[in-house]
Amino acid sequence: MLSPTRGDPAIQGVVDAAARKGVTLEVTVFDESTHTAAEAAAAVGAEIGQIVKSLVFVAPREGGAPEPILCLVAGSNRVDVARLAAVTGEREIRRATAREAHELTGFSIGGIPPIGHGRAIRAVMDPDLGRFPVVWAAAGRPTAVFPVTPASLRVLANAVVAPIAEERATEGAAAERNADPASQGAGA
Ligand code: 5CA
Repeated sequence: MLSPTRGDPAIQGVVDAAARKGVTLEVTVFDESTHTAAEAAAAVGAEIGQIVKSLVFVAPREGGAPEPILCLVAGSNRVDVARLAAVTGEREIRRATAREAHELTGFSIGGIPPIGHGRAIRAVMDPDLGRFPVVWAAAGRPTAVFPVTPASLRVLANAVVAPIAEERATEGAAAERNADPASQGAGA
């Protein structure tokens, strides 16, 4: 399960960024993939809600490159773009492409960490992450994660905590939708 992290510059960059803020990260590198939140949850033996998705969104900037906005989201949640726009005061905001996410953070999707991007990136954190004493975030590679308290994560990422997740349907509402053939296949 464990492999040495030393010598991997992507992981080391994340560890160094935390160290500069006085936090020592304990990175675990798995043989199996932690590319998705579900895979990461299985690897560390945590609930999916305890996995931090680091999702890159972009807001256009006139005459220049779009500004990245990093959403730190509980693995069980999805970002509501309208809410994210309201929270950030951006009118147009969209998901970064995989290529943009790499260009803007220096990391590939599946390994994008919440910190250590080589430039300051505005970050917004899902309050649901605060329901757990410890959460797990990607450490620069799609096989590497580290545990962190939500409070420490917020400080490390200099994140604003704000509601950016889609409302989850209650079980009753889900049952009603399922009973309505017209709504079958509607995205959950
Ligand atoms: N290592 C895990 C858990 S920490 C991780 O990084 N999860 S993640 O959610 O932050 O990153 C994977 C997510 O990237 C996927 O859930 C998916 O929403 C997103 N993604 C995958 N492919 C693309 C793509 N082509 N463009 C934009 N986003 C993508």
